[in-house]
Amino acid sequence: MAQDRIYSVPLHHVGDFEFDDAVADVFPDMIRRSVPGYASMLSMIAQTAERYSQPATTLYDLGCSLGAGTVLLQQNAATDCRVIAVDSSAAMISKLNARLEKDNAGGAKVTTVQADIREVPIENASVVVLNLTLQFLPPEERTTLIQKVAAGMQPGGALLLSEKICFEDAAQQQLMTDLHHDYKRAHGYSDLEIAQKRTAIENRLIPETLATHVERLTNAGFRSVAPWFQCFNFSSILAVK
Ligand code: GEK
Repeated sequence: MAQDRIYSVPLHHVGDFEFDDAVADVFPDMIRRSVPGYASMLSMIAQTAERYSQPATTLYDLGCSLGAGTVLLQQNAATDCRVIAVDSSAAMISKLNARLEKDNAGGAKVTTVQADIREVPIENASVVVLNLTLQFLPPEERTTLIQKVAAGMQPGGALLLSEKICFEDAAQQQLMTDLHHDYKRAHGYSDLEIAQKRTAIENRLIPETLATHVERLTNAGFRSVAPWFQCFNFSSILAVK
């Protein structure tokens, strides 16, 4: 696995973070060393597909990156399902296409789409995954997206939403940020890498509180909204329509 060294040397100007070729090349290493609980989030995608996919429906992976979740949806879908994997990054979609051509895991048919998730219709869905993606939309556009997802889902279907979160209490915010940075240090990132990545992502990834997410999902009509995971400033919610 190629190692993420993107922010390891001092940069004169740290630009906004982009999901380009350089990031796509090291993405599996980057996400594993940066997101505490990523492996648990992935196994929950498999469990959600197994439990909530309904025959002859569509499973969506919105913000699929290299398709770590996509293949789990594919392998655990009910009969006659299809999977639609969406990402706006050309680099991510082209690598995912190559991966699917090379070793297609079998199971449901996968269609990849290079598009903005705000532009993609959601229809006849039984499982929708937003694994660390909603956080990249401007906050004022998140409710419209969640409402679109809810409207396109079958009753009994499930949305899995994982996000970086923030905290209303300033001391808690500081503590969780520190613990997250400790986690990154323990996984080999230097203080320089942590600081430069923080600058790059600051304007791109805007976290909200867990309460904000739960309220939005509840207002969109999900009958059960269950936070099932939290590690430091990362959380995941299972919402069932
Ligand atoms: C995983 N789910 O491995 N429309 C489409 N894609 C978008 C948009 C948008 N508006 N904004 C961001 N993206 C994956 C990990 S990564 C998480 C998801 C992270 C895409 C972006 O191109 C990137 O591939 C992905 O969302 C976010 O389980 O990097 O922290």
